[in-house]
Amino acid sequence: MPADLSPIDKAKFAAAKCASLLVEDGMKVGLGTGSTAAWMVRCLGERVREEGLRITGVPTSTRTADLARQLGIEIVSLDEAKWLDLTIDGADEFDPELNLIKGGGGAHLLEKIVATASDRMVVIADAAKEVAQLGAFPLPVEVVPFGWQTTRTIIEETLISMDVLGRTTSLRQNGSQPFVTDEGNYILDLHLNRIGNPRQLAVTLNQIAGVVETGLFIDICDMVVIGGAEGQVELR
Ligand code: ABF
Repeated sequence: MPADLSPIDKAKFAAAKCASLLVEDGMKVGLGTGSTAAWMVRCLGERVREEGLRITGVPTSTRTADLARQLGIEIVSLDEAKWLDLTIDGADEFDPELNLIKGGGGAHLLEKIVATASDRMVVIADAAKEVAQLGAFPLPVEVVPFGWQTTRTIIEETLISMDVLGRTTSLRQNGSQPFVTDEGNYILDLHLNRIGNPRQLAVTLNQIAGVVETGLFIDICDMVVIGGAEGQVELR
């Protein structure tokens, strides 16, 4: 473990290191985004350099692609890889059914495409990400810039009709400008407090034309590796 890490980084590192050991020689691996996933990419880079591990990585963001390249990990597009053995990624929340909220980093569209093109998806997280019910973390929804305000109104009306607790939405900003995703879209963050039926919400939101994808990952994650500040890990 690198020296001088804060307790939270120690926990993220522990989860990332453990999950990186699931990667075997010759595997095609989806590389997630975020600070925990960045630790995992560094651990894989070390295995590539020190053990001669041969892997092909498919990054879920330009940030992750840049990091992987710097570390000497071979990068290909998803279309070149076609199908992946394993994806390892972070999350913003996970519940007892291993349903997730992702997208706090603004990359959930590519993360979902990559995760669902994988035999297995493993989430790496610290214990603070574990919740009884999803929704305290604002739910990111990627929307097409064209007519985004109308899409926002439709989303808000949909939330009212679904009797969801919180209904406030906010356009994610990057300074004074809207945050723009790698695919050129905007993100609306939905402040819901508690999501009673994540599956139904995901299906309903995805039926709105201007919605590209939500940060709800239902039945996608196979295992969560939870890291602790003492370097211990727990599996769910
Ligand atoms: C990605 O990074 C996102 O889906 C999620 O929003 C975020 C988690 O970041 P971190 O690991 O920095 O908490 O996995």
